Amino acid sequence: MNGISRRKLITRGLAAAAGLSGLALAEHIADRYGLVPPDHGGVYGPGETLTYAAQRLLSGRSLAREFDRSAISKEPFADETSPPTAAFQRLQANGFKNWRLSVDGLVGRRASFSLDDLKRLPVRSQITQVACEEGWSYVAEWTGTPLREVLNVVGVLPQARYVVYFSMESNWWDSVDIDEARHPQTLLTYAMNDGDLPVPFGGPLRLRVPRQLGYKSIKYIDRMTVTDSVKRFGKGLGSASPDYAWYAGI
Ligand SMILES: Nc1nc2c(c(=O)[nH]1)N[C@H]1C(S)=C(S)[C@@H](COP(=O)(O)O)O[C@H]1N2
Ligand SMILES: [Mo]
Repeated sequence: MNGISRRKLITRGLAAAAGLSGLALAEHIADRYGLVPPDHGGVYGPGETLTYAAQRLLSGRSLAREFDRSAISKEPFADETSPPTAAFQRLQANGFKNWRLSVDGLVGRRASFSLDDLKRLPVRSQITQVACEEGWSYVAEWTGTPLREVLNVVGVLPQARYVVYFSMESNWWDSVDIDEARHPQTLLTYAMNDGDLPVPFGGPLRLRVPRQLGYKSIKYIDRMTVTDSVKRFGKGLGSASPDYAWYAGI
């Protein structure tokens, strides 16, 4: 089914269900099509739910703005992060040669990738903005491999709904739905502005999710899990911090 007929089917189904049988059934359908974000109870609950459902139905394939080279910030701002751990410093001293990204969960075959493995996958560069929820932003060029290329290598099982990604910095992890994970601009980045990705900006590997606020772009990624539910991770809200909305579309 193409995108448009699927969208029609879902919106008509939602409208019919709300009319005929009330909100409970509409909510059931929305949930079935993955339109309820994990940190909210129901489709007619707090604002983010409707924002998320509307975004997913109307602009699931929309692109984050990409900028000209002239827009690249002269002094990109690296938000403060915890000092790297001793384990991190050992990996860094060795040029991250022993570093691996592991991928498991609802996949055909779990796998781990070195930086060279990732660099052998298709490369994409894009000039996008990191926008912090506090209001500041900067523009940089990011280079890496689309997350979907890694997902293609491991083979995602049909029941997969989210990709959860974990930082080497404790207490930092987040998740995106499978559409965002497969979006062409969602990149596992290892380079920034013509050089290796600097450690303050998340090197050796950072997931860039340019259609959402900066806090979804987690630094020092070394593990990802494909799952059908985020309930068993942390507080079950899909991300480490209960203070930030899980869906942060911009
Ligand atoms: N591991 C880790 N990732 C992180 C953060 C962090 O503190 N630790 N901060 C997040 C927030 S809130 C923002 S706005 C961006 C900031 O990106 P920058 O340091 O490149 O400006 O990184 C995000 N990723
Ligand atoms: Mo932020």
